[in-house]
Amino acid sequence: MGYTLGQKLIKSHLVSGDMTPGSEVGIRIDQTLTQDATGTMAYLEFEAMGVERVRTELSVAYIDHNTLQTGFENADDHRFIQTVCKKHGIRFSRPGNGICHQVHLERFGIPGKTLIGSDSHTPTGGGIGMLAIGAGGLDVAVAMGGGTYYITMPKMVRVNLTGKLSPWVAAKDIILEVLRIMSVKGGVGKIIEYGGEGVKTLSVPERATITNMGAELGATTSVFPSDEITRAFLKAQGREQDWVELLPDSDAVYDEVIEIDLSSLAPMAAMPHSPDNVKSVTEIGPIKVDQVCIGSCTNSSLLDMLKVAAILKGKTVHPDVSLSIAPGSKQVLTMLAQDGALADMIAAGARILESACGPCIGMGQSPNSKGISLRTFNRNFEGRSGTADAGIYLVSPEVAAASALTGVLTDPRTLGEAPQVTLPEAFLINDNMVELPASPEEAKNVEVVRGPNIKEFPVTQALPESIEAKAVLKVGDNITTDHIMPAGAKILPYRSNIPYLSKFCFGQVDPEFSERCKAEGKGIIIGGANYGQGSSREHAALVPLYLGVKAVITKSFARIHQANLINAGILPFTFADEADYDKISLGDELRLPDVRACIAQGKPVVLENATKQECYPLAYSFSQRQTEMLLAGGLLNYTRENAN
Ligand code: MIC
Ligand code: SF4
Repeated sequence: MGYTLGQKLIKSHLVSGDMTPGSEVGIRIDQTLTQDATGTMAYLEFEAMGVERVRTELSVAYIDHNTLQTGFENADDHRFIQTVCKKHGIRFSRPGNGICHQVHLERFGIPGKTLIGSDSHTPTGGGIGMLAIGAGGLDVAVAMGGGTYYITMPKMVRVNLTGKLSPWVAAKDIILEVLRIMSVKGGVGKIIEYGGEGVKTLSVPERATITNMGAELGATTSVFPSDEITRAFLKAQGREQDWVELLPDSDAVYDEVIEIDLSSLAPMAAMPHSPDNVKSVTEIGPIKVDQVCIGSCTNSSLLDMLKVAAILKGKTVHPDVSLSIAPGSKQVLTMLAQDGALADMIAAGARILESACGPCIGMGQSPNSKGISLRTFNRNFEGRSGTADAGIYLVSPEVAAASALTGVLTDPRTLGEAPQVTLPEAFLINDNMVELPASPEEAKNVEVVRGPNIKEFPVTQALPESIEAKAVLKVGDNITTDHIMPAGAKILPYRSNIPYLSKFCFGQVDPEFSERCKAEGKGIIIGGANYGQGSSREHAALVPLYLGVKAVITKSFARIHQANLINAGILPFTFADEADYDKISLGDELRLPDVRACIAQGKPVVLENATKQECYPLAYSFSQRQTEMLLAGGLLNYTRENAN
């Protein structure tokens, strides 16, 4: 029996475990990336490990999230990351150089290599045949130190693409269709592999849009084969030597196959407030639009930008619409400028933003009250834009640009002939904004600069024999990390200050949670299905840890968040019988008797509800390594114990 592409990539990097779906495998990591919002914490953790030089083939730190600089905090954190990079052998992509995933695809990604990044959209690299996975900062720190990265061996899903996209229909519509079919939890524990004749019709930036937004499926990662199209892209980036061909075996067996005929797709949109709430643009109808934002790691490539410029050329943005555009990288922005396309955007009235995440993470451009905003981004969770009652629709650059002109949600097929845009044979290459680290000799004299915003991270304790704590919070299905630990312009600058961040934990869901939990000193969170979907931010585990949360008991978890909870030493259990979820009320006195002995010996764990006089069996499947981590009180303690 042959291997799928995902299995081949895992097999070639396998360090431990067997490749049976559901069991834990350890893989060797070739490359890492961090961004600044998760990077400060990741580098503090790296420093705590005491490793002098990174042991990966390549590690890059990007500054792209916290670029608003409304106070000293961001700039201080940038300095911290810059000096850590210099000292420890990491390349530093300076602010202005672009969004991590876009730049990494252009300049550093290599087919067949493994990449983990402290950002959930790291699977963008799957667009050129990398095994690229989003992870918590601590996991990335460990990988930088040469440590193995562990995942649950995923099941393999093949998305078979046939036919060819019609004019005005985009790669974004393909991934929106996959989201419509699979839902935001449909990809958990799976690798989504794209194949079929239709693949040959998609360029690398289009493939990267699709693998990027595979994060919204909850998938471990998504991957495209590396073929002649990949080769042409790398050649145009001056990196043909990095190309290798990578295809699945013809007799590979998949756990699930999804068929999509590209020619049957129409322009689509994900409606508020979930990326899987997908309908076609015509079905939704011409709703009035207040704002349009084009950019983000999903849709900010040169290809996307040239299409947008062509649509806007010679026209004016509708008077009721604010249009902002953030090209994904310095390469994209420079080429747009040289081509004259940037002038077309500016002339039409677009507000040009720097090459960074910007509005995607609520760093500016929050819509008006009850505003309708069309965005080419990947997430439309409630409140993420910075305006609590705004309605965000996720659309392709074509739909975004067309609607910016008309002022209503518009099917671009009504605009006549689609612009013909092709990728250049050679991109403009200038890596002058990527700073190289100091030599090991010079590194000894490099001093790491720490601003006052950088605080210690919370200390974890070994798991006690038993836990007794109240249900301090009860939430429903699909809770996102944006609910747990919101981002946005007011909070994001404090990512290296857990005590300050803790004031905002679950603020949108239950404004009293933080105070209540802190006053209790300890607590247990009760959650629904797909708890912790969305970002990789380990702050969504570290902040609850700081507030005293001992266990999170849910119907099911999202992958990265569950790993972050274990890394932080917080117990993640699921209900053996989901119906028990309904029996627990906020404030109930809960007990996990002998929980330490039970998980150490792999015995069943029972949750006692002293208030209701009931017992609920819980489920868990921790690997040996995870068990030891939980017993030690998290990954840092575990690593320290093992080092001793
Ligand atoms: C996001 O899109 O939510 C982020 C901001 O990029 C996060 C990382 C973070 O919270 O810093 C992600 O996707 O992992
Ligand atoms: Fe940045 Fe948005 Fe991409 Fe996250 S999803 S990395 S915030 S552009």
